[in-house]
Amino acid sequence: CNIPQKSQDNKVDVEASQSTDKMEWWRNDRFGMFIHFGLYSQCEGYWKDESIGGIGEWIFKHAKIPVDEYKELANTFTCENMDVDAWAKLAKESGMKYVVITTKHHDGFALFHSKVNDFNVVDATPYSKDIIAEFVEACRKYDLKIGFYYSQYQDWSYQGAGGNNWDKPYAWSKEGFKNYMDEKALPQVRELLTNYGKIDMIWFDTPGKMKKEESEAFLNLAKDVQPKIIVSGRVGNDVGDYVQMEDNDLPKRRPDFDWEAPVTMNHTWAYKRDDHHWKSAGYMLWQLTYSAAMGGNYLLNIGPKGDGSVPQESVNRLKVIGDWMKVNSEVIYEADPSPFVNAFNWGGITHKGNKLYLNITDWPKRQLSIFGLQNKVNKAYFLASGDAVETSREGEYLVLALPDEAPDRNATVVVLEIEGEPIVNQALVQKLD
Ligand code: JFZ
Repeated sequence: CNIPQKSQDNKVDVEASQSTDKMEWWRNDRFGMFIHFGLYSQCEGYWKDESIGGIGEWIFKHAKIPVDEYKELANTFTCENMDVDAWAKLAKESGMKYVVITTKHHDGFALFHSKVNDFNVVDATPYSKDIIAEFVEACRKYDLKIGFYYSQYQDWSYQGAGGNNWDKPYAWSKEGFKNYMDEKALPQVRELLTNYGKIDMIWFDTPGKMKKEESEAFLNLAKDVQPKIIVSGRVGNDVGDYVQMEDNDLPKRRPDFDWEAPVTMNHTWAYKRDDHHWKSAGYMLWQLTYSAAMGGNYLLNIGPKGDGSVPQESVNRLKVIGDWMKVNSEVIYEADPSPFVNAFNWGGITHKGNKLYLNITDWPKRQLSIFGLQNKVNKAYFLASGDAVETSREGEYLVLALPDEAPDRNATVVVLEIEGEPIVNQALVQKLD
């Protein structure tokens, strides 16, 4: 089948990743929460009363803030309305099964206690407690798998690893980067994967010009300390376990490799006061069900405010998604991807045993036709109500008679109970594409 272009940073050894069963929970769970939180969250997109363009967590670089001044943000980091238990609970109640949190983003500030670098929450802020330790405990309480985001390549607080001289923004040097790897990045990754018990994923990011040996140094360290850990593709040089799609991008056809789409609710990862471009809950339910149909994972981001509270806009949307998941989660968890490689304009299909789930997010007028499905349909009904749906055959089409209004305007699931494993006449489908 046609697979989407993978970005160069982002390829994986498909055979290696599929030959292991450590991916199993990840393929079953499909839905995770991303959390972008750090000193930058306090800025809310502003530096010295000036609105700064671009994504919130990049303000250090976009506003060309001198390192010493940026570091002063630590003095006001009190997290007075932060409740990490509530973050984990929110993930759980939204139907998410794993979380990925920024332990250290490109700004270089660690949300955990580090012995190798004092630009961290314990040594540098009035909050002075290890947020990662607290969050990990909360995740265990709610039985969530744990992923750590760690920016392994760029560190704007570290001279030689991208930091310190904004007139030459990419202040890289061979020696500086080597020092950064040896004295900060590798030791911090070791701390993260040693001090907090079992960690399920490590989410490396933006490998830039990393050399293969450097990517492998991170990969090998991670696997050495946590043999079953899943390593993201953005560790660089094709050595990760799965492909991270470009941010906010979903594939047009079903890929034949493991993938995950990191997605924002508005136009930024870290909180920005002026960003009101909120996606609707219905749109995000399309993204979630579509991702599952395409055999991938949906990692949906929240950006807590500087005080640690979660924006109400995010909470409201996650409530709708969570309520939907309470009724419909079987179409996501442990479901196989669509037997079709092509996309549908009405939504996506997932599959389990003799059931095909039609996850309809764009309601068709009166009828929905599926082309190329060969199986006999024994039964068709709405998942939420159990009410029957009338089906008929018109040549290669299976036709479902639907009411004018969607029973659930966000996403309505119709279950088809079919005879045997799904058989799709892919050649016919392709012709029509
Ligand atoms: C990176 C970060 O720079 C950003 O701040 C955020 O954390 C995001 C999740 O990851 O940004 C990227 C990385 C890769 C792509 C796009 C943005 N990409 O491959 O298209």
